[in-house]
Amino acid sequence: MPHLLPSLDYPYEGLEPHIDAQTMHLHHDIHHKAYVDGLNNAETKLAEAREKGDFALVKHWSREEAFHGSGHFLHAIFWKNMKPNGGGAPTGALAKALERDFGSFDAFKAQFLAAANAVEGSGWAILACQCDNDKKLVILQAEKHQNLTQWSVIPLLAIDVWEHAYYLKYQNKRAEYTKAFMNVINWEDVSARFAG
Ligand code: MN3
Repeated sequence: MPHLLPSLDYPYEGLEPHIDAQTMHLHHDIHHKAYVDGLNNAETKLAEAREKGDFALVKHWSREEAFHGSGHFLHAIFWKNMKPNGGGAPTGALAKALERDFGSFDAFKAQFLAAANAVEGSGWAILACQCDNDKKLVILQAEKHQNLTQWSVIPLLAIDVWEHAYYLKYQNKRAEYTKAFMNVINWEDVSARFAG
């Protein structure tokens, strides 16, 4: 199933005068569309690789999948994060969580803007919930937008391939370690995380 470019919930000129209609047209119709197309292409190439059992280009297509996937998913969030006549401050549970984790709404705002302004090169500033552990809110910077991950994913199965995870036993033979890892996976845990 191919990914689709989501349409905006408001007209292109709806965010004027803060964000102009021409920027919205270019940003949504051209840039976001390119991420959607790129993600679909990467997924197709990876499906072909699985069919052929030929992973010679897995590094390239994994990078493409991460780059375009993060681009697509972050833009889908970004459009919905805005609305005509928006702004102000949140209320309710989010307001309380921001106060708890940043001290005050103003302190959150100061850090969020500072983080956004300080992103090296192209990227994003993102308010995120570390939902897997203590539900703490954090502000992160994303350079470009992927660093080989796809934003908005929740990890299900993770293998540590830092050398400290295998060097004593396997030295430089990472492929032997990753093969051995398949014999110790707790699929009940992975399934439970998926269900969650
Ligand atoms: Mn963009």
